[in-house]
This record gives sequence, structure tokens and C-alpha cells, in this order.
Amino acid sequence: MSNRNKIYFASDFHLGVSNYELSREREATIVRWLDSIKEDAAQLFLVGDVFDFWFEYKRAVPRGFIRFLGKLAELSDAGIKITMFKGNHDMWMFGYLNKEFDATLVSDELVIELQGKKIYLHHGDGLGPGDAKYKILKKFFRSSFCQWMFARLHPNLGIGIALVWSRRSRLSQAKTERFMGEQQEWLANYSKEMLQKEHFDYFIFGHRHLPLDIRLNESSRYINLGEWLNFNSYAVLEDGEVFLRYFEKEPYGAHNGVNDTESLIDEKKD
Ligand SMILES: [Mn+2]
Repeated sequence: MSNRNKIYFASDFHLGVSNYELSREREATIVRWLDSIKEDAAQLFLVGDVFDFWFEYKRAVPRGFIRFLGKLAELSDAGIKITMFKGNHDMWMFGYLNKEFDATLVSDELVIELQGKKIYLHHGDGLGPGDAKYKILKKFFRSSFCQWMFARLHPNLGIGIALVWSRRSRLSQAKTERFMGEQQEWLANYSKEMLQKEHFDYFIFGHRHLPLDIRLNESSRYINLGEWLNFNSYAVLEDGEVFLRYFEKEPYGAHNGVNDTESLIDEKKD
């Protein structure tokens, strides 16, 4: 009988930034991580922004990432169920990857019930109040008109434009996000609002680029998966509980003299 009893969650690998060498290094780290979970993973959730840019043309896909893609194929062939979310950087996945990995592709949110826990999953972009400009952009980028237009550009031009656009992002300028207090955590606030209507044990998001584990009430927590440029952070569900973990890295917060983000948050209360 297999001992596959863990569920893994990660997001924001941003493969492709900042340059080829750094991306290859990060890809190698991710491949080592995937190797390390291969024996005990039942499922793997990749919660968006796996690629810094991705677009599937009808008969072509972007170059690169072959070790990562190969490793995902290996995990899938070993019986691990893979679920991929569209992020704001890689929303243009249309079926190629989920076909190759026999994976489920999620456009927005997904609610799962595993190990007796109810979990709300979303990349995290365009949620809550504000960010009106992005919400309009997201609608446009996701429209079949926009995708059809983009696919008409020669890939050298289309992907070229996309890479220039992506280099303007904070992450590619190697900035590390910082915790600014629980009130400022809009995804935590968004989760709290959702809890008014419906119970979830966990909310798991990416997008924030900061590993976070915030208690929302007696029985609910908000987990942010962080990113893999600075933190190598991921979450694992085992025996009905979700833990934030760090691959080949010190936990976030260790540098600030605190053990975890929860104690960081406790200090800021009252
Ligand atoms: Mn991201």
C-alpha cells in the first residue's frame, strides 16, 4: 500500500525571471523539491504564477523549463494528482499542460475538502476591494478577443513584449515583500469577509509573495504560500493540518528574531 498521504501547495515560482541563469538555478531547486515530495505526495497544487510568462499558441509553447516540466510529468506518471491554477502572470494556459500532466486547470477559485478540512484556494489576484485597474485589465487579458489578437502576433514579438512588461514587476527587480501588519493584509481581510457567509478551515493563496500564516478566528487560518525567489516556501496538509515549510531555507521571520509570522503578528496586536 502506498504511503502517499500528504497534500502539497506552492505558487509563484516565476520561472523565467530575472534572467536565464537565475531562473535555471531556481528551476533546479524546484526540481529537487519535487523529488523530495515524490514519495509521500498524494496531490500537488500549483497555485499560480508558476511561470513569469506563459502563452500557449495553438501549435507552440514558450521555450525553456524542460527539467521542471519533465519532473511534473514524472510525478504525474507516478500517480500524483496535479492541479494548476492560472496566476496573473500565467493566465494564458489553455489545456496543453493539463493534458500533458493529466492535471486539472483552475481559472479562479477552487474549494476542496481533504483530510476533513474545507479549504478555499485562489491565486489571490483581483480579490477584495480596490485594484480596479487590474480587475479591468484581467477581464481584458482573459477575453477570447485579447487572446486571439495576441496569438496573431509572431511569438518572437508577442513573447518579447510580454517579457518587457513582466520586467517592470516588483519581483523581477528582486524586491522582497514585507509584512506591514495584519490590517494591511487584504487577502486576510477578504478571507474574514468570506467567513461571515461560510466556514472554511483554511484559505490558501499565492500572489502576496510573502509566506504568512494568520489566524482568522478559532477555527480558520489564512496561509500565503510566499514565493521561490527569496523564500522557497510551500505548504503541506498532513493529518488534517496545514503547515508552512521552507525548502533549503530558513523560515521567514527567523532573520527578524521571531520564529514565525504568527508571533510577529501577535506582537502587533492590541
Ligand atoms: Mn506572483
